[in-house]
Formats: sequence, C-alpha cells, structure tokens
Amino acid sequence: MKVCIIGQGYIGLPTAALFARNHCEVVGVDVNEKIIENLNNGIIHIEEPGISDIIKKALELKVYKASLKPEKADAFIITVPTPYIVENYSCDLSYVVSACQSILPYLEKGNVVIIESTIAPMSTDETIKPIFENVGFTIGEDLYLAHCPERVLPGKIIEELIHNDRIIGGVTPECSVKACEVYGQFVEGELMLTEAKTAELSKCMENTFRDVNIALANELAKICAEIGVNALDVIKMANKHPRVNLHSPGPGVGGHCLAIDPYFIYAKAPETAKIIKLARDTNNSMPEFVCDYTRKMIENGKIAVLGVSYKGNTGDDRESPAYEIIANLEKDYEIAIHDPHLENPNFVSFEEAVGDADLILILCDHNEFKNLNYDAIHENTIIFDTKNIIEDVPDEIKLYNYGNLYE
Ligand code: SAJ
Repeated sequence: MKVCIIGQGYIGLPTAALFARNHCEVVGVDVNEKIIENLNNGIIHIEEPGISDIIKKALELKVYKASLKPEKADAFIITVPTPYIVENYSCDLSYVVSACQSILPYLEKGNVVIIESTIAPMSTDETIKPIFENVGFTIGEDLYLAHCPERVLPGKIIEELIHNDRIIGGVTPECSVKACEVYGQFVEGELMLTEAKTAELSKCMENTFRDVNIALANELAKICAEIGVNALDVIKMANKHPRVNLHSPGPGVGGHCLAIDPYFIYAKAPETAKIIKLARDTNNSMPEFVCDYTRKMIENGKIAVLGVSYKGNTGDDRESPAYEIIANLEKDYEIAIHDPHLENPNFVSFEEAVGDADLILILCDHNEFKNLNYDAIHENTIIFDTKNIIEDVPDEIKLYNYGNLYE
C-alpha cells in the first residue's frame, strides 16, 4: 500500500514512520521546506521517543521520503493543525481544506482519504465532503472518506499509535471499511466503526473530559489557597476512593489539544455547553492566579522561570501558559528563563537562571527539575513549584506549592 501523509508534525511524522516500518511506501508532505530537507537527511524536528530510528531506517530502505508535493497513492491521510477562530471559538478548517485541495490532482478512483486532524462536529459532512464531490467523486462509491481522529499522548506516541483503540468515522459504511484496511497495516487496538460526526464529537469530548477534570483540580487549588487547606493532601486522600480520580492542578492548560478542542463543541452549542466553557475559563485563569501568588511571595527582584514547554519532557511550547505568566511578571521583575527541551537564544543555563534569583518559578514538570542542584541556588531563595514536583528542599529554602499557598 502507498500512503501519502499531509502534515509531518507531531502526529503525521510518527504515523508515517509506522506505515513505513510496516512495509508501506510512504510520502510525507509538508509546506515547510526546511522540515522536508531535514527529514530527507534524517534530521527529526520533533522530540518523541523512537521516531528518529524508524525514520532513518525507512530512509535507508527507501520506503519513506519527505516532499513538498503530494503524489499518487492508495490512501491520503491529513494531519494538519486545526486552530480555533478567536472571535467565535469555531474550528478553523483552513489548513484542512487546503490540504484536501492539494491532493485533488493526485486522486484516483478507489482511493481512501482520511482526516486525522481534530475537527468540529459536522465538519466532514458539511465542509470536507463537498471538496471531493465538486470535482466529480461520489463518496462511498469511487472515493472513500473518513474521519479517524488521532488520540495519542505526546511522549508515548509510537506505543499508543499501535495499541490504542481507534475510532473510524466513515462518511458511509463503505468508507469505514476502506479506512479500516488502511489502519490494519499497523494498528493492533480495536478499530471501532461509526459515522464521521460521531467520531468528530467523540474526539472533542475526550479532550474536553480531561480539560474539565483539570479545571476541577485547579478550582480546588484556588479554594484551598483561599480557605487554608493543603490541596495536594486533599487530592491524595480523595483519590483513595475507588471511583474518584482528581487530576493535578497546575499553572494552566497548554498544548494544541486541550486548550483548543473544547471550544469546537462550545462554538456549536454555546447556550448549552456551559460546563465546557467554564472549565476553559477556569484553566485560562490559572496564569493570573500564579502571578498573583508570585507577587505575594516577592515584591521585586529576579525570577528564574524553569520550563516553558506545555508539559514535561516535551520540546513543544504551543499554547503554553508559561508565556502569559512571563509576559505578566516581566513588567515588574527581572526574568531569566531556562528550559532544557527548547532552543531559544534568549534562554539561559540552569546555573545562570537560578544563581542570583530571588524566586524560582517552576512552570513545567520536566524530569530535570525534579532534583534540582541546590549548590547552584543561593540561600533564602523561594521556590514556587506550580507543578508540585519537588518534594524536599534544604532548610534555608522556602518551598511553596499548591499544598501551602495560604501560608
Ligand atoms: N495537565 C494538568 N493537570 C493534569 C493533566 C494535564 O494541568 O492532571 C496539563 C498539562 O500540563 C498540559 C495540558 O494539561 O499543559 C495537556 O496535557 P495532557 O498530557 O493532558 O494532554 P496532551 O495535550 O498532551 O494530549 C491530549 C491527550 N488527550 C487525552 O488524554 C484525553 C491525547 O490522548 C490526545 O491525543 C491529544 O490531547 C490530542 O492530540 O488531541
């Protein structure tokens, strides 16, 4: 089987790698010239365990190539970003639409087209299907179209791509069957057949479920700071109940998924999606909460920010709450930023950041921050650990986390 994957980012590239490892011929397409050149030289632009070796091997075996242009193939998979439109929270399908248009000259009867990008309910039927019908295809008869959302966790993408169950949302039942044949090349989890709109809403609801649960944990952290209770102990105790799983509070919710996908549902039913919108607002309020408490801890001086990735051990800083926190605090404090997973000429080494800092603000749970080198930190430094990852500090250092903000 020959597969053409449009978008070589966090999802498209690992997906391309697995098709190639399973004896398919793969063309990975992206609009970014530098990414294409690097990929063809075996240089991988995403931080994700396992990908680099598979792509290098596939290049050697000539079963993978990166290209600026699509090619004829049996299956086309679209894995491009879907941001939200700020004015009305709706799903911005422009990248998906242009990816679909880009494959039109290469499509042949019998091909399968799969949209993996997260999209709002009804997008496949109302916006994507007409793109192919307008050039003469009959969906379900001579072209097979399905929405099969990715649901893998960054950091565990390869394992989850293979083992997770997968939603296959065909525009017609025939489309679902054809899309199953494509994923059957490497997916070992269950392939669950359904309609496109059910697949769309299921995917959006998965991320909404997590966003709402994190909002509940963040609200608990705020309540505890207000009334003087240790939020971390509450979470530990409550989670001993067999049916309770409180999530972890933090500095806010980042990434390209949880911070965006709930809006797609909200935009479709704004009068009804009340909890969903409130959860977004609560999570969006966390950067300000962090700044308010930082200001209570020190009035001026230098703050060392540790970590701006949206979550631990990834080099992805999309929608990271850290940037809002930094923008707010740099009005009144000297800020030095250190992140071992991101390259930025303005970032500094750990030693340089913390050396003369009055407060160390941990915004991301990279493994490197779990055991800090206290020799590099001067006495009387305050640490504000918004990810609650540090357990013990030397006596002379004051540690704040969501367990003791009321102190
Ligand atoms: N976070 C918290 N508290 C928690 C858990 C997470 O504050 O208890 C924060 C993280 O720090 C981060 C954000 O939430 O800023 C999102 O991180 P995440 O690990 O929850 O999720 P993502 O965005 O990396 O991946 C999610 C996953 N969805 C679910 O778990 C339902 C993944 O399976 C999806 O494939 C992915 O979105 C996606 O691409 O949609």
